[in-house]
Amino acid sequence: MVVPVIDFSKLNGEERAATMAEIHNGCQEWGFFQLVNHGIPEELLERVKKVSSECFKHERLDNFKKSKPVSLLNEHLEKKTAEKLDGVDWEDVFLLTDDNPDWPSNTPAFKETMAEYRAELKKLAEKMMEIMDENLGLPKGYMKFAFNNNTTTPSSPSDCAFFGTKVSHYPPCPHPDLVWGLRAHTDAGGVILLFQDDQVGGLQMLKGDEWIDVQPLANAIVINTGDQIEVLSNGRYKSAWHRVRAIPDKTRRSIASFYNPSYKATISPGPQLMEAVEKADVGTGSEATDANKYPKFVFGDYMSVYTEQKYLPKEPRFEAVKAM
Ligand SMILES: O=C(O)CCC(=O)C(=O)O
Ligand SMILES: [Fe+2]
Repeated sequence: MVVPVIDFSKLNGEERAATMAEIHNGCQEWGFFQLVNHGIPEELLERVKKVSSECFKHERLDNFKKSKPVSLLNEHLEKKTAEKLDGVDWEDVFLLTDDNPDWPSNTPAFKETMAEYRAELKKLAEKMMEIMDENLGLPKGYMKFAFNNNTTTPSSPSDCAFFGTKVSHYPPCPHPDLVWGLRAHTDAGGVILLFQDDQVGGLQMLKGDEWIDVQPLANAIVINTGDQIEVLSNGRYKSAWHRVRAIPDKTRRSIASFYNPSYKATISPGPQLMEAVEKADVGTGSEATDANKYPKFVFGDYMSVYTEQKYLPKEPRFEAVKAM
């Protein structure tokens, strides 16, 4: 089994319907798929790879060698146990957002390149959400509207959907059997667009009860959906579990951009989708309460729960936020 690879350029031609169906299938059956011919210039992607790697080498690596994962793994080794280290990931991470001025500044062209990249990826995220609206039978712009606190013209920054870019490097690990690069989780937010290393693998997703490699593919953008899309879609598009293996001899780079709701946004299943479930229930004898599979909540509250429970099953998170 391989994660679906979808030619995004076909969305504009005769094969539009088939491509929409492939994306629907990717969302519904996988929660992960890869886009090729997505329209982000390859030349820009090459620059992104270059500045990220340089930044890691010159501005991050020395600190990683003195970081918590390294000291915790050393302590763990003294216990001479074969058990995996809990509570830490073998990664170096920093976050780029529009309102955080604290971007790495000593790598030539880093800021300009990443700002350009983020602008492109944000457009792609919004396009992907429109495709999901259409595939789910929601009004055009529904998800974006919900993520922007139910407005098309956010007047305050706190109403705006949040677009972040997490730049991760997974340095060579002397004991990859004892620690994860990144422990298994589902993503909290909306749409995630991942530009992963095309040489070094390690990302795996859970399909049914099988962990499957998300195969490195040059200049592809991996799309996956987070918990908020699961709620908005009333469970049609489930967020998929994924994890990253630690690697003994290479550094893996991955750049994950995510389009999330504003912390103030109220999230609940799209009403059109609840109706569809209700109709489907007629005559089957199932309870009408089935229609509403997910609670209505404020995204900031969800994040408070998620921060504490990221690596745990997601269902209790929905339960916890229901009670808030
Ligand atoms: O590094 C990767 O490929 C995945 C990163 C990820 O899952 C995350 O940042 O949530
Ligand atoms: Fe993730």
